[in-house]
Amino acid sequence: MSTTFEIKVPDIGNVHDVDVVAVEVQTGDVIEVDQTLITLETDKASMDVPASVAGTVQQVHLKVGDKVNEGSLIVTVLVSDEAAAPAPAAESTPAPAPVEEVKAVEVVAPKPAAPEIPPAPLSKGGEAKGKAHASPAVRLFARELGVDISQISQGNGRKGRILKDDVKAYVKKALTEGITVTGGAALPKIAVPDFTAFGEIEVQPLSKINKLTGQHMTSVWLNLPMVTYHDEADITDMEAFRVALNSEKNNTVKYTGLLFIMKALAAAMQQFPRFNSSLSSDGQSLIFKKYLNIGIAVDTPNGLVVPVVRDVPSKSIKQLALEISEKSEKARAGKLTAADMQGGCMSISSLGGIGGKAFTPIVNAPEVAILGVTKSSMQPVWNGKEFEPRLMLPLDLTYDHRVIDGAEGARFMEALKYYLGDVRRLLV
Ligand code: CAO
Repeated sequence: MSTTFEIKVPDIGNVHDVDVVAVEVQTGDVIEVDQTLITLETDKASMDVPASVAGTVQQVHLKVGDKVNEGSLIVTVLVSDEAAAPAPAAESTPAPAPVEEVKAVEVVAPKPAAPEIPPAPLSKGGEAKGKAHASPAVRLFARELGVDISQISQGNGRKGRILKDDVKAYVKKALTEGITVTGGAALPKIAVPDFTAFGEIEVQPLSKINKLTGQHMTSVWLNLPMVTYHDEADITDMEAFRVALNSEKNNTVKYTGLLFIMKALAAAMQQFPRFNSSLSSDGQSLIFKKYLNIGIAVDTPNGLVVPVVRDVPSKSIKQLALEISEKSEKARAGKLTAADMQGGCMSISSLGGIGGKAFTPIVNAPEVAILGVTKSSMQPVWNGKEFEPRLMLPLDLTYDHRVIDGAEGARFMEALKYYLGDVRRLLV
């Protein structure tokens, strides 16, 4: 003979309309006493509601997303009379112990990632069913830290349940032992939803250059404390000279502002040698370079590449013009060799041919600084008596703050402006 038992939500304290965030059983499941039936979550705590009797689930009366109160019916269970005899009445189910405290902010904060954390799959054959025993809130916490929760074999909660503290301990261990968490840094991952839910899409693989640049930029972003300093150089006279050079009879070369900027940058680097240095890999010393090569960021159909122009101080503007034109053509044809892109001391990223007022370029480490350039424009500049129209060039200097202080960065920029303000100074 069998008897039907109803298991209801027990006394859960003075809270109402509590969310059901996981349903752990389905019709036909054979359950044991203390087996988790559902998980409830408020903004302060997450709690499991265990079975008070063993038997076969006849009907599940709740689903994820329902709101419940004390006394809400969870499941009806068919219990054999033998088993039922010692079992306590459903109504006397003990109040579930909160399995862990979850601060409100930690539950509320991840809302935008909602498409990534559908509650249902977590309870039914999802990420770690059978491997990791943890509440949705703890799984979410683990995901935010980039932890694959299945890597935590045993938790300190009831019946080995993984708690938030277990996740923290795992991350701490990973950091102190220098191992990586989920194949990368211990960083929260960015949720990528299924975009087809919103419309048509097309997937294109990244080029090899895109991937390499992405990896390098990410590692620079994570390793270097960078500061970007913005200013403008008065290039009115330089521009007049440049235009004159271009219009000279028999001229076969295209002189752009970039060439003068390269020369001015080299002169400033010679004046401030820390800009021509790199930190040693142990971070304990500075390596000063006695050579001076400048990398130029070139935009190509396959992505960004940075060919290096060697020994800039010894080259004329004309030589630089020829070399830049040859290197950028080679870059766009995908014909640069690895050697063409090695040995840079500082880089220039010039977007001036396109536009812009300012941006924050990322240092091409192990270099310690990069110069960004955007489009020059005529500005009214006060000369002490009146406003004068002057051609102003926006400059953005990003530097590694471990090597270069703010004051040195500002002095470097002043030197750069000094040379660009009158390029004859480069001859002195
Ligand atoms: N202000 C105003 N005009 C500018 C300028 C500036 N700062 N810089 C260039 N120009 C003008 C040039 O004078 C030229 O004008 P004309 O066609 O009338 O003669 C035009 O813009 C195009 O210049 P250019 O781009 O051919 O030549 P360049 O020497 O300035 O730059 C190169 C060469 C290879 C740096 C550039 O072609 C390039 O690829 N830039 C993109 C770099 C990049 O992607 N950086 C981002 C890296 S970080 O994500």
